[in-house]
Amino acid sequence: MAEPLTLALSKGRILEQTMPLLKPLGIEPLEDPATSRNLVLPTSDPNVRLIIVRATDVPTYVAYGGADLGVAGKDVLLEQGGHGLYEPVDLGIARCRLMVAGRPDADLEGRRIRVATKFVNVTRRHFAAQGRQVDLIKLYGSMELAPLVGLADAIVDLVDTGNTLRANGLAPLEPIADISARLVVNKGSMKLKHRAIKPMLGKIAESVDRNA
Ligand code: PRT
Ligand code: MG
Repeated sequence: MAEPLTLALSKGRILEQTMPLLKPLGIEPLEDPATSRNLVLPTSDPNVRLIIVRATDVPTYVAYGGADLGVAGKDVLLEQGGHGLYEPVDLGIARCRLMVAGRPDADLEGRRIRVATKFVNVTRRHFAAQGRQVDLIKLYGSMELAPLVGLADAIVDLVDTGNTLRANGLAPLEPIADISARLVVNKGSMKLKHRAIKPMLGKIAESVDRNA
């Protein structure tokens, strides 16, 4: 008998961009995840179901075995540490960059600065690697506001087109990392459900190559 697999995804760009990669494997949700209120979605493969969770919760579900597999942004994995997970495939989707940003005329040198971000761990490591200590201000959203009202000298956030920064009179100042979404796998599942997961990883990697 085939082993049942649970795949954790988040709504929005991760879900939208993962679906086309799964379609060639014969995995399509039986109801539209964008509009369904169900958090557990059966697919056209009777052995694969999707669960819909917050983007930042995907690694938690997978690490603790609430899901065998998941799709998580590298930003989330860097920030949370990626403990208890394998990260076998770069899906090349939901691409963006993690950047330091601020007012275009910001002078961040030669003094201790305040940085607002939801990525406090990544930010601390980034500046520490330059031998700089910064004061971190943890925010949960609308980071672009912080430099405008004097809450912080700079922010660390994800940047795609740069439109959000520009619309708020901010500019990218320093790149931190190129980001894309990764397939993550529970370590126990990788062993115990190897016969189901191994071929799936190969087929997903083929989808990614075709997509590239
Ligand atoms: O929205 P919610 O609070 O539920 O969770 P989330 O924001 O973590 O989820 P979601 O779906 O917005 O993001 C999921 C993943 O998509 C992130 O973890 C990233 O890996 C990836 N991703 C790719 C992005 C972007 N591009 C992106 N542009 N995530 C967020 N953004 C935001 C960014 O934070 C900023 O507000 O878009 C804005 C910048 O975009 P531009 O085009 O204006 O530069
Ligand atoms: Mg969002």
